[in-house]
Amino acid sequence: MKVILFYLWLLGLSTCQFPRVEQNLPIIESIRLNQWGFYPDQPKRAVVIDEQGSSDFMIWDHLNERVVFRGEVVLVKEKTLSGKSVGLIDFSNFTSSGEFQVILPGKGKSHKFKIEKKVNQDLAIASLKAYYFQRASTSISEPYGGIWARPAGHPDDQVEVHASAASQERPEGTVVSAPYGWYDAGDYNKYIVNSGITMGTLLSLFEDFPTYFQNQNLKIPESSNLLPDILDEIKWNLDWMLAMQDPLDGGVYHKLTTVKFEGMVMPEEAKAQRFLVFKSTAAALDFAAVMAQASRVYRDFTPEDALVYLKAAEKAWAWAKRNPDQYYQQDELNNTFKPEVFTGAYGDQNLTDEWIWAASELYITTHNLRYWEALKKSDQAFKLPAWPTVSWLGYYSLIRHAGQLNHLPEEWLSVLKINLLDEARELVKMANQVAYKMPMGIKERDFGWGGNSVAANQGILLLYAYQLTGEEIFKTNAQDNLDYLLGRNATGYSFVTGFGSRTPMNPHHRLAAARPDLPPIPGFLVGGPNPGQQDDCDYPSDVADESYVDDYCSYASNEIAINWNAPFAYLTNALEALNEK
Ligand code: 9MR
Ligand code: 9MR
Repeated sequence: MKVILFYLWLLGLSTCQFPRVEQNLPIIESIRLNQWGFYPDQPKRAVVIDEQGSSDFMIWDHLNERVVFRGEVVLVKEKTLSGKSVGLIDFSNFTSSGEFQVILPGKGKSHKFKIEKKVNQDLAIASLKAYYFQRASTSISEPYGGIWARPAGHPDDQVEVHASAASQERPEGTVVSAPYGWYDAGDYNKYIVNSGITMGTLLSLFEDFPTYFQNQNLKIPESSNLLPDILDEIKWNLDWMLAMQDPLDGGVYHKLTTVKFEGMVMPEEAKAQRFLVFKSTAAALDFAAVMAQASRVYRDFTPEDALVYLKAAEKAWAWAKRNPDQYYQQDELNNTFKPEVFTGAYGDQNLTDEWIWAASELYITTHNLRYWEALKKSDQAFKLPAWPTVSWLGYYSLIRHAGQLNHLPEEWLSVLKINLLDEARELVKMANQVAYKMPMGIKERDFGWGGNSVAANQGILLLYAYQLTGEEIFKTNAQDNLDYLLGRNATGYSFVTGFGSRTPMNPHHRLAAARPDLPPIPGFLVGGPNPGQQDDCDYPSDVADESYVDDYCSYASNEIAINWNAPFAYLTNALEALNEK
């Protein structure tokens, strides 16, 4: 008997040496989770779609090859937009560091993810380094660009004033130099309106977390100077923006562009003539806001530049006052002016929010009550920032600087805070009603061109709510929005190039499409699901939240853009900064 028991015991021992069933399970796409990682103390959730009944899940330690946590999949009543049933996996109580996968016994494993402190550090750096790769008028050399090094393109020192922008002193065909700046997106043009929100978001990120940025190294050519790297990178675009102002009257050209989009070639091969097109009120106001904010941000580092920025801002504001209705209407302009222009329009026909943003930033920087007068009767309703909707870029700034603004009435300020917190609470509520546990997806309309930047901007709002109240729930929900972007969504993609196991490999990005031999440059957020499908590419699904295709062709769902990366950079860097504390 004893001998038999001994052999049974031995047998038991030896089976332990064999690979466990868990090791050989396939990766299954039905488990949707953040494919990058979580902070140890962060709530950690995954979603299983097409879940039939409740079952168990396990957390598999990828390096030590063992099960480290068990729990139960909870069926939730919320369905996906396509009507799939959903199970929720919650392993928030598992807080060990390492690399893990979720296992559904007998079914399969999820993509890998990490749990560690500073888990978003590399992501945060890459989200900003992305701007370095978008630089016009420079080569990207190997020490900074690695395998994505490339020759210089778009010197932009021979740009022609377009007929739509002609003035007496600068008639059509006048040659102007306006180098530097970032390429807008997958295309190589440079648009003031879209630069506006991008710069406002990045400057605010710096203003909100200045200490954090003292130590961040983006490994760009300017990294060894005294400016924080993020400000070096922002300056590349500021210098271009300055050149977009007509020094004679203070007006700002709407865009610097070719007349048609260039082919999918590298910058050095894209040589079509570039033009300065139309002076618009939107461009002047967005420019004024950015320059005013830049002026106070750079005051501590390069005071001479700060003065230049402020003068430029005031001149643009004055021009806008004299020209309040110069709306950019591309089709109409094309009827009058030749050559016709077919590139991005960024044609906003309602500028009340642009006035608010510019007045806010000028007021904060100058304390001049003239700007408060322009503000005090303005609409304080919450509006999530987007390129045509910028009032809250200004309002966030006013809240940030309220302590230094003696004339800002307490009641007026508290309306702003109430509106901000109401909206943040609404987002928290909505997130609970959506299968993927983030606020987008109650309605199909939540998804549209660049919808991923909506998710990121919601994250920013939630972090302001967190900073104002200290309530953890807001930070948790901001992290949920990041989880969404990194894989807990209806497509199963992490929407950030290079970060995750299933990421965009064929973004609508000329720098990627022209080099299909290379992986895409990391750190770019693609536009995301868009049922509009304006590009007529082949999509795997027509359902709103699944309407995404990883194809070079798809500019409506798979393009990258500076105004989408900015809120993503805000979210990842802010979370790192907040978790450092
Ligand atoms: O590459 C362009 C992209 O940046 C724009 O967002 C998009 C919509 O304006 O247009 C893309 O250019 C396409 C053009 O509109 C139609 N012909 C094919 C071009 C490249 O795919
Ligand atoms: O982000 C813009 C989106 O809101 C518009 O619906 C779309 C069509 O006008 O244009 C998007 O902006 C593109 C710009 O026009 C050209 N560069 C690429 C931008 C991102 O696709």
